[in-house]
Amino acid sequence: MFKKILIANRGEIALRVIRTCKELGISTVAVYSVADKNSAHVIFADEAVCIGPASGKESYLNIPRIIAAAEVTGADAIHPGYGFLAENANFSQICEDMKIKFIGPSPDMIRKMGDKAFAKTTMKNCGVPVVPGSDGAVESVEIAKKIANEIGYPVILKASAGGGGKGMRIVWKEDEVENAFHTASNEAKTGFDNAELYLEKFIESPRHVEIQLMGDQFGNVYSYGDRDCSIQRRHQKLIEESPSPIISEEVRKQMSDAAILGAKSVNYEGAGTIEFLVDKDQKFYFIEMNTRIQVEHPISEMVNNVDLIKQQIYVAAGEKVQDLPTKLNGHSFEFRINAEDPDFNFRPSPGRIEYLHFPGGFGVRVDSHIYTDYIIPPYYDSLIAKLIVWGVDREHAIKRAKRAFDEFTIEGIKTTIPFHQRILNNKYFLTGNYDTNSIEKLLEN
Ligand code: MV4
Repeated sequence: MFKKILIANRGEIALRVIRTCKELGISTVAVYSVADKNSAHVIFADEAVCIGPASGKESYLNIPRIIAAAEVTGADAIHPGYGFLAENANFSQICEDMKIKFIGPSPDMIRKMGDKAFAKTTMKNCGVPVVPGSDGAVESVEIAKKIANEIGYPVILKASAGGGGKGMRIVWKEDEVENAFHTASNEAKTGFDNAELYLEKFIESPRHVEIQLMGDQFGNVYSYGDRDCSIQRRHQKLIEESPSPIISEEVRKQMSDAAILGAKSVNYEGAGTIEFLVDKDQKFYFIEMNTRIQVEHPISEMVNNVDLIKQQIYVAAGEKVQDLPTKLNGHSFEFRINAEDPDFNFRPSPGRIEYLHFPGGFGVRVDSHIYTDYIIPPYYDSLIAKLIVWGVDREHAIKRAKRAFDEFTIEGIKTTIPFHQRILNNKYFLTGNYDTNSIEKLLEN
């Protein structure tokens, strides 16, 4: 087992990893930017190294500085968290070269699954259902038109190097293909330095349902069930729940089996997520694989009663998965609390926390790095806390969430708490009757 883990991240996820390391008796090294010198992840780690100025590029994204911090502290592994370098194949490669264990997949795996067109072809070839569309990249406007005419409009053009909603264009009819193709490929070239596109049938008002996986070095891959992440705004998830309220037990089993099949076919190791779109008839289609632990992992932890970061550390150390998935027990929600003003188009609201009170009690969990007098810096993601609730069923989990929000107090900045409280009284939310386009409907009374 590792003796010392460096956490190459900040905020709530850095603290989340530190907590599990402590329980495992593993020492921790925090890295931080000048802007984060008073952050809780710095306070709770055994050691901390300042790696640069506020800018992400010069700190949490700066590979030489992070490797140097691991070298001087003698860390034998690095946990990347999510975002920043978590899906950077180059970083995974450099860790390998430096004989520091990267707690995540191999550079080759990150590269393969990061190429969304290639990942899709790989999944299709092993029998995982995928959205009908091009076989790999579309080389030209003419080929795009030809495929679109075969499968029928609307279609969607996506960047092979994209993911998470960047570099996509919906095309409703043939005379829009040319324009969409050029804008999407230019955007992809600028954003990802790779102009390659692929095309698929546009599924209207889908649900986004994903499967949490954990693979070990012995070829085992386990499914920790599904998460419904359909409540999003501009591709930012706001609320996630497990299990999905619209998936039948039969479809849930089929999705889990398909995800395991896909991950086994590439010898997947570590924590991973397979994302599916689910249409009105509960037909599901693979869209992407994420090769990291995700923000919303706690809801899967709650319904399986398993610490997923702990499993990640065990499998990275070459051991078996310690705690296997269970039959999903009860229901869990995650509400993302962002330092944003929901009344002003979710504009960022950094600043000092003047007063703070976290909710507690049975079935309530808050993952957060903030505290009274902490100043939220303006340079990073606006996620400041996650409220995670568990209940015996969906109805009880909703009641508990309402109760928890009644206690939750953050003063000094604007947050998404009032927005969540509104959604918790919305009829579409209460009946589970929402999809990825529902955000406006979810704010009706
Ligand atoms: C789609 C789609 C409809 N049809 N693909 C957006 C994020 C990226 N991971 C995939 N996305 C979508 N892909 C096909 N073939 C609709 C979306 C989509 C979406 C997906 C999940 C959650 C929210 C979304 C919001 C808009 C579009």
